[in-house]
Amino acid sequence: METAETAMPLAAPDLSRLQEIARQVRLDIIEMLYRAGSGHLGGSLSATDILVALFFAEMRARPDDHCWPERDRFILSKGHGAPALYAVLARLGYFPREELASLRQFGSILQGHPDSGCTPGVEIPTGSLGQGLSIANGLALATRLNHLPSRIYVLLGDGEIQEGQIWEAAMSAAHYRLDNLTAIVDRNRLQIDGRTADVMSLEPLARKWQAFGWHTLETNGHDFPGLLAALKACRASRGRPSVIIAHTVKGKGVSLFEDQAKYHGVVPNEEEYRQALKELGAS
Ligand SMILES: Cc1ncc(C[n+]2csc(CCOP(=O)(O)OP(=O)(O)O)c2C)c(N)n1
Repeated sequence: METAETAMPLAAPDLSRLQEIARQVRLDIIEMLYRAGSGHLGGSLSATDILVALFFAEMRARPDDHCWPERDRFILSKGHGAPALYAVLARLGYFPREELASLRQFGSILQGHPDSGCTPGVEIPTGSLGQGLSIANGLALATRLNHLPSRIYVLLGDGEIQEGQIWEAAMSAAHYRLDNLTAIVDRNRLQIDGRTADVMSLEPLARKWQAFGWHTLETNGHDFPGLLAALKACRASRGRPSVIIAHTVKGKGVSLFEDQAKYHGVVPNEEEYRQALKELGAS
């Protein structure tokens, strides 16, 4: 079994520390996308606090031994949010931070969507939306069969969950009572081309998950105490999978980009880049 010294979660997460890490991660995202000239801005920024809470205060992992069998697993089902995941993994030491400058370049370890063959810390290739929850089910069943203590976490986009495969997987996870599985929905209410309410409405979303047999929680996805309390409740829950509907703002952290469908896959121009750095307090 792992020892407390080498495993996360970190003892008593310091909230101001998590907020500072999230600020730095947002700065990295802006820098990476501006340099790369392409990539997904809004959904990376909405997911930042969720990823920071998971990786810095919840999941058990060993960045220097990323194949540790007892690690918790994370799947970025909304794979286009890769810049946020890469910034978090780099900050944890899975690979040197200098690699962030190579996002989306030919031969880089950081491809436009997560690729476990390229990037240490990435468990599963994703980017084709709708598949991550099915993969998470398989991992949750496998860790149960292998008597491993690992928990499985999967981050879904709210536009993504309009896909039917998600609901087949939701049904399966409840059937198999996968209580080692936590799904998080990045509920930013926007998808690629508009509001989820206009494209394909999801409400009543919490009641849908409940009807599928899931332990269902809702929280503000930018509030660390709320996120950590919800993750703790999921860990304590028995006999059914858990889902956290995390209410977020697409483009969170930079006023220009907030709640704008337009910045789904558009990178900042020079003026926007400078304003974003200023708002995020770049030194
Ligand atoms: C199967 C599939 N269809 C379409 C796309 C193209 N695509 C990339 S992101 C996106 C919108 C996703 O919206 P949402 O899940 O709400 O993501 P977020 O707003 O959090 O960025 C789409 C349609 C894809 N990656 N995979």
